[in-house]
Amino acid sequence: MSFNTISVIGLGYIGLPTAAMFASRKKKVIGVDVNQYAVDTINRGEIHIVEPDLDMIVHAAVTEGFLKATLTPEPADAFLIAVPTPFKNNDSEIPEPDLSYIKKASEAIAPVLKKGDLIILESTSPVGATEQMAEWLAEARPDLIFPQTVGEVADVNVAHCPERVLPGHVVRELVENDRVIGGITSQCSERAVELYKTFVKGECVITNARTAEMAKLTENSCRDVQIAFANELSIICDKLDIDVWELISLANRHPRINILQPGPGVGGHCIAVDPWFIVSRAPEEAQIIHTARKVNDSKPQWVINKVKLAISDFLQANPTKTAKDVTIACYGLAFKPDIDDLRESPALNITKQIAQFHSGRVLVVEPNINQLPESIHYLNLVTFDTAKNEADVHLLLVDHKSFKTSLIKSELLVDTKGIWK
Ligand code: SAJ
Repeated sequence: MSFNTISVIGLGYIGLPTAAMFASRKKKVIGVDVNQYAVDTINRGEIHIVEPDLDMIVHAAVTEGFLKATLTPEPADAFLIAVPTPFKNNDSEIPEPDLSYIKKASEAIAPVLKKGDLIILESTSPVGATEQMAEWLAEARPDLIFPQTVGEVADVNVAHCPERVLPGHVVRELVENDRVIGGITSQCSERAVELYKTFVKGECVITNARTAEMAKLTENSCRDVQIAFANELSIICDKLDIDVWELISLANRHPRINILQPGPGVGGHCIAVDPWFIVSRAPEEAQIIHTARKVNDSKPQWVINKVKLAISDFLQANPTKTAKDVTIACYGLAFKPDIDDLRESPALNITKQIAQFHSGRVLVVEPNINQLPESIHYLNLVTFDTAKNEADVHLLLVDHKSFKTSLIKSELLVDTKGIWK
């Protein structure tokens, strides 16, 4: 059975581009989101997130009538769930995954499900989440037969197909990347492959739902471990008076070595979150993965200590001044270069903490936003040149392209990305 109408639940950084891709292939797409602002923006043919080239695709899809956004799910032939899977906000040492958004999305689509529908979970999920989602759907729709109980003869199909696209390159990677497709049954997988082949040029590789869940978590945990190695090296090199950037570029000349880059910590809603989904399910066994999380999470505090040292150096050189007279400039707030996404950003976290302890001015330069986030709204968002001219201590937090072309030379510079050294 072909897919004439496709519904995407959650129109964020993954859901909206995915919806737009289907619509660009002339499929009728119904995007669903709980955020009225997102729905209104999309229905005007505009976008509420920053992602290169997405604005044109959404604009064309909406004006040609292939994409519409709504607050309430409508019947469709396939449902793709792309809602957040954060971790629970409790104080336990190992954070637990929060599946409440998946549960709400399941409850929202359940009333409009019909025989023959395909439901795909795209959200990054702990192992077992797809089976759990299928259970929630089955509880809400006892009149439909689900694959987890009857296998191939089910009324509906359920699969996990994790998104794996890199923010900033989403439009290209959605088409070119291989997809891992984990159906609850073989038929579920095959139907999911048929759906993705609408726009995916990469290979669609079939496995089961649990392996597909673990594959995504493994990719991001692997990157987290590699970044932790780079961050640990940066701290060791600082102690031993070695330039870590030079060291890494030398080591990377070895044909089998490819060390990643240190930074102010690991941010975003994926790499800093997903490894915990493995650790929480296998706490005794996930030793390296757990340690990498701790190494990366402790890097912001190390950076803050460096800023404190720079402030005392300034005060030592200027004995008539007090901390109140010291202006600190923070360059970059996003969780990585050339995007506007501040979620789980170590740069934002560090800036926030500096603003809390520092009695002098804190200037913020972030070329990708027009307004500071609520948590630091009282600071000054300034241009690069203002910060360069007015600050005493300079803290480079994100290696945005525009920062790379304007060098800052100062004795009181903390350069977490090694671009102004
Ligand atoms: N980072 C470093 N050093 C590096 C590379 C990255 O400190 O050498 C930092 C970044 O500054 C950022 C964090 O790591 O704070 C994460 O950035 P990222 O570019 O590594 O990854 P994300 O979170 O933008 O996207 C990742 C990607 N996963 C992998 O590369 C394995 C992407 O393919 C996934 O789809 C995405 O997570 C996701 O949604 O899960």
